[in-house]
Parts: sequence; C-alpha cells; structure tokens
Amino acid sequence: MEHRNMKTLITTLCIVYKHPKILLGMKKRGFATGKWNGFGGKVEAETIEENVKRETKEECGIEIKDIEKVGLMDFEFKDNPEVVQVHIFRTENFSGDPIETDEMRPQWFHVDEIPFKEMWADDPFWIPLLLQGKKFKGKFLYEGHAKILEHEIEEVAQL
Ligand code: S76
Repeated sequence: MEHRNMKTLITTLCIVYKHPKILLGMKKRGFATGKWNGFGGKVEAETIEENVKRETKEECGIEIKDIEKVGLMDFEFKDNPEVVQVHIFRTENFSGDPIETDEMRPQWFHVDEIPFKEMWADDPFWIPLLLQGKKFKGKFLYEGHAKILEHEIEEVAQL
C-alpha cells in the first residue's frame, strides 16, 4: 500500500452506541447503497467534528454530542489512485429521535445481532474494538467493494 502520489479523501463515520444497542442506517442511495453503515460523509469546508455532526443530522435527524474519536482508517481500492481516510467516532449522547431520510433508514441493533453480512467487509475487524472502548488505526486494501486483499489494524493509546 504505497501512498505516494495518492489523493486523500477525508471522510467521517459515527457509531451511536447506547449499550446494548448500536444505531446503523441502511444506505438508500449513492456509495454503499444496500449496506448498513454508521453516519457520516465527505469533509467539505468544515472541521472533521463539524462534518460528522452535520452528516449525522442530515442522514437520520439526530444531534450527536460528546463525540469521541476512536478510529482512523485508510481504505484503498485496487486500481483507484485515491485513499479514503475515515475518521471514526463513537457517542452515546444525542438529542432527537432517529428518522428515515432520503439517504438512510436508521435502525437499532443489539450488539449480539449486528448485521455484518450486510455491512462493509472491514466492519467485523473494528466494530468489536469500538464496542470494547478501544481506539484503533488501520489500513485496508479492497478489490471491488467486497473483497479485502490486505489489511492491518492495531489498537492505539490515542489518535
Ligand atoms: O464501515 C465502513 N463504512 C464505510 O463507509 C466504508 N467501512 C467502509 N469501508 C470502505
């Protein structure tokens, strides 16, 4: 995974975790349609923290608070000269009730019933760490959107 000459796209992802449930959204359009995912998106003219709050509000109607950055992951897709850097956040505090929007259909899942088969293939590697309160950094190389060719992930004390 060689990063020279590669453009980096900065994105965010938020997992709301109120034990024993996590909130995911079924993506209804665009990148990753048909997958359960956290909320977030491409960082534009704003900070990373502003972005994750804005996107979560837009995608499922809730206002998240007390967000904690728990993960930093680089994703590459074979034959695509772009790195997608995902800043992953966790929170248990929010206001409002999750609502379906044009983009996402939110649903709570018990931590023992996370629908990994309908999620990104990298999720089983890091969601358990997030649930255990750990912080992590990693890199994944995909071929297409379903096959992981290479990966590394490590727990870190801080990000
Ligand atoms: O959990 C994930 N969410 C994304 O948006 C992208 N994984 C992932 N991997 C490419």
